[in-house]
Amino acid sequence: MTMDLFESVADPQPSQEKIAEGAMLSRGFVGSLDAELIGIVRDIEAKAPFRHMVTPGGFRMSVAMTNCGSAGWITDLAGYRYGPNDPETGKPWPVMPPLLRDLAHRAADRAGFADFAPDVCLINCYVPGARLSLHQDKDELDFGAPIVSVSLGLPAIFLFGGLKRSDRTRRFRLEHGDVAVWGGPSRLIFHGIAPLAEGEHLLLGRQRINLTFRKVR
Ligand code: MD6
Ligand code: FE
Repeated sequence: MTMDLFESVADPQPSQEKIAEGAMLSRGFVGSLDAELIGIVRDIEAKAPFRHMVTPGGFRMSVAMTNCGSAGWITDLAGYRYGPNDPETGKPWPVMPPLLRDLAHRAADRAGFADFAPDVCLINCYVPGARLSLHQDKDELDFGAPIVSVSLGLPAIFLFGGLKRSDRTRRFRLEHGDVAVWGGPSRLIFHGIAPLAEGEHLLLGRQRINLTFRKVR
């Protein structure tokens, strides 16, 4: 009978927190898949290295980015967009591994968005001091699909605003293994990441890696 107790300790049911209509945080949803996810990111990075892109306004982003899937998110002086090829290598972005697609699908389903079929995974790499200023994710064609966001490594403060840039923002701590899902009435909410605090993570050292899954077309 103690077996049940041990099983529930070893594999706890992740808790889900609703932060707005259509926006959920699933704490610890990644569970024991974390090391495998990190291995997948290392494989992708070997083919499509992390790079600091430039905004249309000419600023170098402090977050380093890469992508996998049938397209990737790009920014340069010409603007923000999705493209089928990595501009650094001229080759198609690495394919999205089934494990990633499946994780995103399960997380969306649990948050109430059935049949999520992402075609792009944008991968962000933060070191202490890196930040992402308040923005909306609006370069996708279909706002009917949610966005699924997986956090690994150092914790971050997620800034969660409203539908107007000037709306007040709330702060949520995103930890290793947490998954945020938002869509529906929250799909176009302004959000960002506060400057990453100094720290050392057991698996990732001085890094935070975030994977955001989108349905682009
Ligand atoms: C990040 N994420 O967590 C940046 N966007 O590093 C995002 O910008 C984001 O986490 C849309 C939905 C979820 C996200
Ligand atoms: Fe975003």
